[in-house]
Amino acid sequence: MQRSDFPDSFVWGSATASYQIEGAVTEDGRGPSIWDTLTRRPGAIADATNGDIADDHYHRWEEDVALMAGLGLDAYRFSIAWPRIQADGRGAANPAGLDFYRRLAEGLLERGITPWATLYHWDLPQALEDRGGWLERDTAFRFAEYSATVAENLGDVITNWITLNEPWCSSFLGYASGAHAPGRQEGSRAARAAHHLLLGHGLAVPELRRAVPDANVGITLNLYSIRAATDRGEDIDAARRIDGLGNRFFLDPVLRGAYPSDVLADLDEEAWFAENAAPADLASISAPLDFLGINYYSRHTLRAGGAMHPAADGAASAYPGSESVEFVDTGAEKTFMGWEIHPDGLVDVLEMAHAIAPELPLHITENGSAYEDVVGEGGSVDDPERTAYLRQHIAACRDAIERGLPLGGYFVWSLIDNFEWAWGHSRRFGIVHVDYETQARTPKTSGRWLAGFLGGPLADDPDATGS
Ligand code: PNW
Repeated sequence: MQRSDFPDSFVWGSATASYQIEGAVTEDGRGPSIWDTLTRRPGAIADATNGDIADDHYHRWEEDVALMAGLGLDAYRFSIAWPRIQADGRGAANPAGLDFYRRLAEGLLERGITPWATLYHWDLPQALEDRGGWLERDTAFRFAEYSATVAENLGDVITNWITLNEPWCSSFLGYASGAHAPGRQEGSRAARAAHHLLLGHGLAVPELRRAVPDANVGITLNLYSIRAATDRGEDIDAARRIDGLGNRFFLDPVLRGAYPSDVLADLDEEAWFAENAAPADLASISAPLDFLGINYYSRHTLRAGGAMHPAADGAASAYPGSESVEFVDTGAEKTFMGWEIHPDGLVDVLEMAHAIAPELPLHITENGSAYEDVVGEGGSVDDPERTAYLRQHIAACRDAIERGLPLGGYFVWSLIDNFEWAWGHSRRFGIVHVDYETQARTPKTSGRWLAGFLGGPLADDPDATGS
């Protein structure tokens, strides 16, 4: 497999997110986000760390842009921290916050790297959570206002826009399981948060189009390849439930303009949605997009009965109404996250979206893996498992294109090791190692492999950073 197996127009990128890499959480007028709050709650983060410093990318972004040039990447997907733009989630924009992202975008463009900005990768201003967060309809309107402000100010240097990253995580990990910020356990009411997130997306799209005439606009969903453990009726129903809440509850409103009625029934939320998710909301949510971003990591195999997911003390299910569904360990190889490795599933999720919207371009906006890296001399990491994971999933991208699927790009998660949410710094996804004592960046074997695949200078010269 080589790069020339892909169309010339195929976009090769890496992805990160603001809270996971930036640090500098109190600098230049940034307000607190729900992740600043959750990381202070005892027991919330596996290793009790937080994003106060993270990769110090706020101060080291030039080095990180140089790294990307060294890897031979065409594009960089990063997220804009809402609390840097509006410290309390409303009102006038903070010029220092806008300036940071302008410098970053311009620095990328100077290196020939195209910026792809995500407007919401989970760092809600805490002030908005204090007013009810995503359970409040008003938050959708605040998000649209924030999006308009960013687009008006940065639309000359950023044309590729992703409204939301993984609204399933924001709603069901944030408001049902409580594993993610704001760490609330509201059961099925989390579905209302999902509706308000999607409404925010729908309201933001026309603002982006108005402010940026040549805008390329999409949303990113995390989709799973799903199957039943057996062909018994109850196992097939278990698979229907997880596919329903994890995949269709987001794909259907965005691409078809309707929530799946079976999922509303599983959630026992039919009455609220009948009352509050008006046809006008669904018309906004399903406004035509230029692409769909898909984050693909793994497959789920389901059966009826058994323990809830995740089965830990004090945990609540991320799949309210389907607590008895069991996630089956198939014995297949897993990453350090415990996520099954299943490259063909990447084709499954592309097909899932393509079946609904045959004309819509698709991008893999995240794919990657965590392994227990062993750090050698000078911060070197030999990670054949991560290299194999990337190679296999990139091969699946090639298969998808050969099958005629409209796949236009692949963004590896992640450029650098970073703050992995509830896992803190105990899980590393980077193709570049970060020493959190010194902040030294060292490309791993996987990074060097990708540079070789893409023809980036780092492949041959470990010190090359494209300068
Ligand atoms: C995604 N889950 O998160 C995010 O977009 C990234 O910020 C993150 O670092 C990456 O994948 C790796 O985890 C997820 O529990 C976090 O199902 C958790 C889940 C899914 C996606």
